[in-house]
Amino acid sequence: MLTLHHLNQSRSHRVIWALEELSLTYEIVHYQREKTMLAPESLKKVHPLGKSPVLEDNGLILAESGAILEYLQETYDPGSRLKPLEPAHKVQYRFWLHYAEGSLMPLLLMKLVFNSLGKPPVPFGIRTLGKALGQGVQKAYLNRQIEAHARFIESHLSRNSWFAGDSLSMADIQMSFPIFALLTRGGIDNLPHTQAWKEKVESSPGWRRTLEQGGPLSLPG
Ligand SMILES: N[C@@H](CCC(=O)N[C@@H](CS)C(=O)NCC(=O)O)C(=O)O
Repeated sequence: MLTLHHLNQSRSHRVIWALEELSLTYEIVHYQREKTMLAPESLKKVHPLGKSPVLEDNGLILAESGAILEYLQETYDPGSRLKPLEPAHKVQYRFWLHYAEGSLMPLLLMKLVFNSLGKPPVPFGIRTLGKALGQGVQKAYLNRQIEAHARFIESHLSRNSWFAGDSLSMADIQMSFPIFALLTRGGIDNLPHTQAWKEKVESSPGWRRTLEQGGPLSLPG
């Protein structure tokens, strides 16, 4: 039996999407973020890191969305519908699967943190300083990094309809969370192909079912 430990508004949407695309039977245990946006302590009883997603499958307990997607593909996708077979596409597949969490998400998480330094829970008395610090780091370092990544992705999507190969793959599913975050909080204009990819995803039946099962995904700016 497949059980997904799902935190609202999270990377766990990726796993629901993969489960839906593979037409698997699964159950979801829902967790709600606390006021701090952190996961509740109860998630640590499932996996010591206390993060979501976590997938259980007949005694196996697996964290890390990318590892979960690869596991699902290798175990439950015998026809390789969600992994391209052509060698050049396979290289792309592996690249985007790693890139999403290895390179892009850390920058977008930093953006979120540095954007928040002028707001609660930062103590009132140092919010002005916090805001100035946050803006300084963004101007001096972060914005240029994010811009370079956004242009890199835009260039790839201007030449390819999907991240790896000619149809939806786990690489697209893994890239969905950072693309949504990039378009919400990246502050980069003129990304028509990235926007078009997002709209194509949002109008797909698999993504619609994902939102029905997992709730909305509206990432903070
Ligand atoms: N690299 C991990 C990141 C897991 C992660 O940070 N998940 C977030 C949700 S998007 C979480 O559980 N946050 C709550 C917390 O840190 O307490 C993955 O891809 O699964």
